Amino acid sequence: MTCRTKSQELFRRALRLMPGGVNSPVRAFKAVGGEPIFIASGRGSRVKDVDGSEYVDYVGSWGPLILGHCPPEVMESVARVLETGTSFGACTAGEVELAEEITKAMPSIERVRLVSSGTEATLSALRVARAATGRDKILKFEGCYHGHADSLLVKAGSGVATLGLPDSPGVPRALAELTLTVPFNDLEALRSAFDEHPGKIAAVIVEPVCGNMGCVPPAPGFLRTLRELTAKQGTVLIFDEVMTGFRVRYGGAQALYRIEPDLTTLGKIIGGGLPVGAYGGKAALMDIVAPAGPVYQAGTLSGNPVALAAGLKTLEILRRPGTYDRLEAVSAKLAAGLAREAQKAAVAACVNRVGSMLTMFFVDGPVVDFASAKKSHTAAFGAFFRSALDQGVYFPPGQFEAAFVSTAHTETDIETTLRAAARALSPGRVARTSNRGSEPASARKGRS
Ligand code: KE4
Repeated sequence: MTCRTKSQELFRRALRLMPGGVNSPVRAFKAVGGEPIFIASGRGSRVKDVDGSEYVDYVGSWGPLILGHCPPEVMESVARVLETGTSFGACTAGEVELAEEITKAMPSIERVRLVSSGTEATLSALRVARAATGRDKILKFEGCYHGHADSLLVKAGSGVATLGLPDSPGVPRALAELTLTVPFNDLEALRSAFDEHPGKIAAVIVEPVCGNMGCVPPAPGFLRTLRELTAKQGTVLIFDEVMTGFRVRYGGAQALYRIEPDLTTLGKIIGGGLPVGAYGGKAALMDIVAPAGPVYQAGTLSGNPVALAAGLKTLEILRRPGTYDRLEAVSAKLAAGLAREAQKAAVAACVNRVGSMLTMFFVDGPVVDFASAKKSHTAAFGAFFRSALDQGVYFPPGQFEAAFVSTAHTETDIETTLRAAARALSPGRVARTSNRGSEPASARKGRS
């Protein structure tokens, strides 16, 4: 058993000071049992905890670290900017440069506003959609997570799903009732929602590739039909690409599936590990945002120069030829290996992957929406997670999360991971799911 006394001592102190001892629920390891590890450092594909144990890291700060930890060129960029200051609350060249890179990467974005988190990006995009249409209702998909803004904490994924929380207390009923939800990939339910509320829905917000119910790709044609339905209804289509932006492809899921949303939200990778979010889209929509228009949104640290330095350098490196091909190859090897090891161990599992984001669900596939994801044997996932952790492999601590491969992950890391997975899946370590020996594990791959 790995020694974790320093993490345990820190967690004792943390529990007296912060709700659940953490600053974001998913970090608490509640869904996988045991106590959280406290990370001391990261380098490349690995992190080290305060007790000195090292792990191959597939959390990657929940997505931002597509280049791994402490990529030298990013760290140099940040160090250089730090010598000039940290924040001015005034216009800086970096904001212009990042706005240019985002609008070049995603032509659907003609105007963009930088903020400091994905939550700020999505709540602001919703405000724009409601203002532009004069409508109050919005529609999201069950199990999708778009940050913790009141309107979006309805049948949300990620930590809300992991903790099995009902739609969060504290969200006024009157507000929650304005949020319609239908199952992801369910076009009939979507059409019915529009039929029941004709001309009333301001926006549909979607993770074009879900990451927050675990990785669930869009069914063929789903996004295309969603685009057609929203256009016909005068409903603003918001692609929440906080996770998929610059992850599944440099131009995001909208490039991968060739769909042009009206608004896009971004975060994670565009900050290279520092706090940056963004929302943007058609000029006609975005030019109602203050001070160009009356829709108010502001932020003390929006466009922070230090964060932008990390983001700009990250995007520059991602643009280098072959980057996404290498990510694809290593990620495919990991996904296929996990499916193979589950099959060899006769553990029912389904591995979904799009690009370098993937999830191994402990259930017979396919996993195509939140209902099928929730059939996963979460106790088996927890046992697998803990065993892998004790063997030096750190998967995201929740079945309803995506694991992330970075450009720093090597073939050796994948081999280490698959050896650990094989042991973690061996009899006696992972509870056998009820349907043992049924349909073999599958490595379902969305287009990438
Ligand atoms: P932040 O406010 O956490 O920067 O972004 C919210 C958000 C919005 N949209 C999508 C698609 C997201 O995945 C997220 C945040 N993702 C979670 C991971 N499942 C962040 C991790 C956490 O909550 O600690």
